[in-house]
Amino acid sequence: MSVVGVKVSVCLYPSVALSSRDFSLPSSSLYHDRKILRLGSSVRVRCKSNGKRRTEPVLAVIESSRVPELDSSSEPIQVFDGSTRLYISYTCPFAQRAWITRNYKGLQNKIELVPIDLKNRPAWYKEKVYTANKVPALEHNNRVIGESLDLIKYIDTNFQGPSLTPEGLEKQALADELLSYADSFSKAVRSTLNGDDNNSAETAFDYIEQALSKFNEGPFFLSQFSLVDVAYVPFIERFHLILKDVMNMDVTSGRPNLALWIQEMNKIEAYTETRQDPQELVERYKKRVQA
Ligand SMILES: N[C@@H](CCC(=O)N[C@@H](CS)C(=O)NCC(=O)O)C(=O)O
Repeated sequence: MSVVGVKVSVCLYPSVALSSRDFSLPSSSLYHDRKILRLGSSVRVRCKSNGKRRTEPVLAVIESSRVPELDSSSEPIQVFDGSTRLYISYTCPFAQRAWITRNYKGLQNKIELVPIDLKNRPAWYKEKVYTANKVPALEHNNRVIGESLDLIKYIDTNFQGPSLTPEGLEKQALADELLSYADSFSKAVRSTLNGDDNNSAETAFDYIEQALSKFNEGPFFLSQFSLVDVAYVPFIERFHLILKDVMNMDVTSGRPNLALWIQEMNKIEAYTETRQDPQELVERYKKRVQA
């Protein structure tokens, strides 16, 4: 569990919990180097009611496993100040790919996670960070890189940590094939969920089952854990839960390779840290469909 908040005495309130949602507090100062997260240290805050900046002592440390999201009321981040930041949303499967990659490579102290509230996005995100106004985006070396599949390759190639790129031509060829199928896979499953094609989800999962049987030395697509597993897991996680709940379709039934893959994926902390609560995930999907 990481520490992500502090209590200070601010403005008119005797003691309040600080989070970037409630306060004009740049997330980078909240979390950077974990410097201000000790009792007795101080933090610079801007009072929303009068806009004045003050230095306040930290009165308590609040524990939570996740950094709060930034929203339209959050102070702009000092972009291109030399920091490396990964902008994500906790609910976005594309962003989850980049988040898992960062975790697996042990880059938690090198790449700061900046979660954005997509429903109430800060205007400065589009203006100053990423004109596409989407997540994920990585700020690194004075530029911003988007598109999750490009991004996971970029992180794997440009940062230290265990490699997620397979060795050997055969594995590389399968990796390329599977990475380029990832969007079609999602479209096929969505087509069943939308009621357009009853069989396309089954066919798409059969393709996955087949692919998982190609290398037998390990449970993952290319036997060892790789970018291909990272690319698929956020989507398989969602579809597995949603198809079961909404259509009573168990995608692991008759697919032992997939069942084992899911089981093994759930032992990888870099991924489990990024998982959403399953019930919330399904409820969010249902709400979106009904809207
Ligand atoms: N092709 C992009 C898709 C990214 C994407 O669509 N992200 C969604 C959240 S899951 C987003 O930022 N949506 C905001 C918007 O479209 O305005 C990728 O692979 O990174």
